[in-house]
Amino acid sequence: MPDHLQCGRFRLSLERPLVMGIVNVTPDSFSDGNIHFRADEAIAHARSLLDEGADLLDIGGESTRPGAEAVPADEELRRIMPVIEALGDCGVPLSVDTCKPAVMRTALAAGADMINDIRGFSAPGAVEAVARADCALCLMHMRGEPRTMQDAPVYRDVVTEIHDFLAQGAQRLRQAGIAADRIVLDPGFGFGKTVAHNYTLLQQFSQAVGQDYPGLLGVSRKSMIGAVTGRPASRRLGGSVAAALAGVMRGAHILRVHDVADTVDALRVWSAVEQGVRA
Ligand code: 8Y7
Repeated sequence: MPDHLQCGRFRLSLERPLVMGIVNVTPDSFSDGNIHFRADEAIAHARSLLDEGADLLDIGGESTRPGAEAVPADEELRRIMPVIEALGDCGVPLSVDTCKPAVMRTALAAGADMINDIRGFSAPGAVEAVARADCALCLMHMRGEPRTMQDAPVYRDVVTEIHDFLAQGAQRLRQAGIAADRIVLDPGFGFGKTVAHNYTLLQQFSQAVGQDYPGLLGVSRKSMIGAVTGRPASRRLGGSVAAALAGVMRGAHILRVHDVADTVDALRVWSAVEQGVRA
């Protein structure tokens, strides 16, 4: 396991967990409603996440909620490019959440530091779009398609199957000449998994991700939190923070969250317990 992540213009230490703030530039993201569609609102929201202590920002222009419709590449770029350009010198790496090689290329040319692909760089040309840059890559597991992925997914052994998928995906990236210190793996909570699968994956996060690459945990406000707490997306903060800490305990390196300030607080208290506080 590398001790850092090569992330475009940045080299991030993996010694402590990193908080990635979610910046949606979509009209239909399930937990932020219509709020952050307009680019200027997304930019303002990103700046508040930076004030709250985000270590990275993940900018997304395509909704991936279950049942969502696809967005054409030019529309996705119309949404995200003003945000990437405005945040270019905000001081933290900019990740772009996309599955489309054309969007990857344009975002990287504009200075994006990381590509977060929920389809695991499976689109034709996706690996080629990122191979020769020096960006970080997050390779996520998804079973099926966003439109249909929650139709009763079945796994023989969810942890082993996802571990093997991620290991093979990382191998495919390595074979394309991508250095090990650019790769992040993600079990893909909520993407073609039942609630029971999601909690098994969280409990065995380090086994699912394996020991060779850092793991990203994306559970913030997701239905797996609602399933246990009975809360709507707007009231899942406590559950989301608990799940994030459970992931950190099991080796998660990057936490992808909506609520940056509360997650940073939780990590500070966690670290005080684990490392002690100087007198
Ligand atoms: C994840 C993600 C979403 C995740 C990674 C949501 C884009 C749904 N979830 N990317 N994206 N991991 N890497 O609720 O879990 O935020 S969208």
